[in-house]
Amino acid sequence: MFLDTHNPLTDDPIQIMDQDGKLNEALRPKELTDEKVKEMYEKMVFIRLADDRMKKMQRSGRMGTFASIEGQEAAQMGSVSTLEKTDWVVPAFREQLAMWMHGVPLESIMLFWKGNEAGGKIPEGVNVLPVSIPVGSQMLHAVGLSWASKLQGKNEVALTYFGDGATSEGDFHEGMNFAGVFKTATVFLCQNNQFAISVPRRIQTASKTLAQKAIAYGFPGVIVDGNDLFAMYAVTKEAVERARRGDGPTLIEAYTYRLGDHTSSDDATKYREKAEVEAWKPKDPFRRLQLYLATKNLWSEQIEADLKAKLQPQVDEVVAKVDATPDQTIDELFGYTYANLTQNLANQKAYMKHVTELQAAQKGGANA
Ligand SMILES: Cc1ncc(C[n+]2csc(CCOP(=O)(O)OP(=O)(O)O)c2C)c(N)n1
Repeated sequence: MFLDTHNPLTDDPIQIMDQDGKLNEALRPKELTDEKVKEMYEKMVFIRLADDRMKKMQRSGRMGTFASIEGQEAAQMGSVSTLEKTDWVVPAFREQLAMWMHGVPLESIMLFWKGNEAGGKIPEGVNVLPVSIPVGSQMLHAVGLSWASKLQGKNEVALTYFGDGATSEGDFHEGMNFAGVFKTATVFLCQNNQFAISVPRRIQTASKTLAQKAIAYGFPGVIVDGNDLFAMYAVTKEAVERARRGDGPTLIEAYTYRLGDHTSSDDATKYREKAEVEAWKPKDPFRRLQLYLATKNLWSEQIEADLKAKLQPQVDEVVAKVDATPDQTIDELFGYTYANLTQNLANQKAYMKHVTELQAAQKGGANA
């Protein structure tokens, strides 16, 4: 429906629920009942609480660095909720909600950002690839996964996430071209949060929109209001169904905004106006859902307070486990990279062990 009719060059982003929480009932996906929406909202709150906590952990020296999801929760919740368990989530580095929803424990996500390689180990049977720090490289893996699935006669869809900046990487174009030619079951989900660190979207590409890039590769490209849970769900569902039918890939541009800094190592006040951030705050995906749910008596300040009081201890419990996890050993540090270490990594490991032993001996000598 949306994929056939949307023109990514001229149309406004697809929207089902407006900024004030008003819903276009005619376009509402029937499975998104009020109860289901409430449940999705609660999970978004859980991840927002975890996100806030991780920022604090980083500031207090208990986490290396951290990329916040703030503002992009609906884009991820709406899209990932359309998948079957056997489908694949192929993330970049800001997809904690999508990863968690598809089965990665919050504890693993926290350990990863703490620098503990065990955090990158995905549990058996969970179809999520590890965080991809090299910008855009994960899209190739997503196309490969969905092509392999097609060759094996399975119906697994790969949903891959990336940012606006990643569309300037060669990997994006190679992945899109291959997916178009081989009609792979890939959904390319670009979270256009308007920035690639300090580079604004307007100078990222001379294209009018990011979604239009799909036209060149011969498949649909659509722009969706990324802060609208309903629209994100409806459009991704259509793209996933199309992929599963064997009709090929889709590019979805989720039009959203990165409310926070790029990572905990960034200070966005250096390159963007406060007024711009303020203008996006009312479009926050939480506020909209609250306005909508309030009309159904499913949200109020009190309900929110009770919900947070229930969820915060669950976050705290995970944090306590993460804090109590011993630092990784050198063997563990290198153990999660390759089944057989490359020569370069083997040299690094030997060197690190040698230096650590020397330091321990020196310390021992000084204490003697
Ligand atoms: C290949 C590569 N080049 C550069 C970087 C440094 N870098 C990390 S994140 C980032 C910006 C990514 O922007 P975008 O794709 O829009 O994603 P967002 O951070 O907005 O979610 C850059 C340039 C990197 N990690 N990998």
